[in-house]
Amino acid sequence: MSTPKRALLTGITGQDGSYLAELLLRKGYEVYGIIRRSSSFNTARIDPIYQDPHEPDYRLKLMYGDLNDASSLNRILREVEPDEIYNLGAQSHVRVSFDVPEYTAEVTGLGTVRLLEAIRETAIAPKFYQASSSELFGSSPPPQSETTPFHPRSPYGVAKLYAYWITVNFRESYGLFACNGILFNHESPRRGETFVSRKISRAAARIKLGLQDKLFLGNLDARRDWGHAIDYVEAMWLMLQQEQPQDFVIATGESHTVREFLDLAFDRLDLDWKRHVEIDPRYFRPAEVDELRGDMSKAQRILKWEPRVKFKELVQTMVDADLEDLRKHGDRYAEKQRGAEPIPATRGGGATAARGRV
Ligand code: NDP
Ligand code: GDR
Repeated sequence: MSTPKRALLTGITGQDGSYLAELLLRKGYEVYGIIRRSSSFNTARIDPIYQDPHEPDYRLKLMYGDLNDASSLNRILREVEPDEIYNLGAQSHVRVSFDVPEYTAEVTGLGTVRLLEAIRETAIAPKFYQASSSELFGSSPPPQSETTPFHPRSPYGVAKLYAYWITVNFRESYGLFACNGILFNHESPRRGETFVSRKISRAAARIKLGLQDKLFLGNLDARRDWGHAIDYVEAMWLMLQQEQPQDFVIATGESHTVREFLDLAFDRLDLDWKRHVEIDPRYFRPAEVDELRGDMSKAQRILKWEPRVKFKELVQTMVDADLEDLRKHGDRYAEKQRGAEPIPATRGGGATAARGRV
């Protein structure tokens, strides 16, 4: 029997990490995930695939480490000797990056070069996937493709820009098989609860069950290209299975406003969002990305990749999952709800502050 391939994931406890780990386990990989020490459990998304180390077919292995800690990355790389590395770890919240820009640069930007340097210092030559983002495009008008100029609009986007280019640089300088997946927004029932999609789906379900009345949001006019995370992690894997390392845009090619997301989510539960949503300007961003709509024709042509889940189905799936979760498990998050997202002490302000009245 041949030895299974080994994949090392940063960000395995996040939305994408959990789906990617499931996909790789199904494909027969040994999966190694780097997790951060936390005072409370942070592994809920991978609980369903958690394996007891005493099981004979133990293929999901978790190791403590941190993208801010180069020595841990070096040690893990030497121990694991992975065939493929997926760098998904990040401070991934755009608005929060305005509150903690330096920290975001450390984890989301420099974390990538720490990992790449750790690869260079070991004799192994794993394939490397970098979780790049449509936030790189920022104010460049749609449709955005691999050749569209970058103009990031947040500390997060700027940190991802560094990570993008250092990945390209290691490919060109050292011949590393390194790819940037420039992924547009992708969501799921596992999406973090402070991203707008999940904030809406969760609130709609709570309102339906009488657990909440108001939902506070920011800019409703922003347009995003929203797909399903399950489709997108498959594209990550496909990129590392090609003959040549390349960068790819992964998107659905459609954009919708936050308002449209609200329409579909609340309609699903026969609710009228206009009775419940209030605008809190503190959720506006100092600089906004107005419209993202990806041109994924290169991925369609070379990877033979297609997004399967369309916008309406995505929204409905998320709302249904939140309703079911609340019905099954009750109001676990009662103490945290109200706005469902910590708000900055100062107003976001900027160009969008005047917009978005309900
Ligand atoms: P999440 O926010 O759900 O997950 C982020 C992951 O990074 C978590 O596992 C988190 O660990 C981990 N992490 C945070 N800080 C560190 C650190 N210092 N060291 C090691 N790990 C750390 O993100 P997603 O799953 O949604 O996204 C995955 C990646 O793809 C991210 O890099 C994101 O920026 C990028 N991306 C996401 C898109 C999307 O629409 N989802 C689109 C384009 C790019 P913990 O659980 O302990 O917090
Ligand atoms: P984004 O996702 O910034 O695109 O980054 P998010 O869901 O946070 O915002 C999308 C749009 O919704 C508007 N918005 C609000 N956003 C949040 N979070 N909370 C609100 O109350 C609210 N009201 C309106 C925002 O202004 C924005 O225009 C995500 C992250 O996953 C990144 O890591 C990833 O790189 C990009 O997607 C692609």
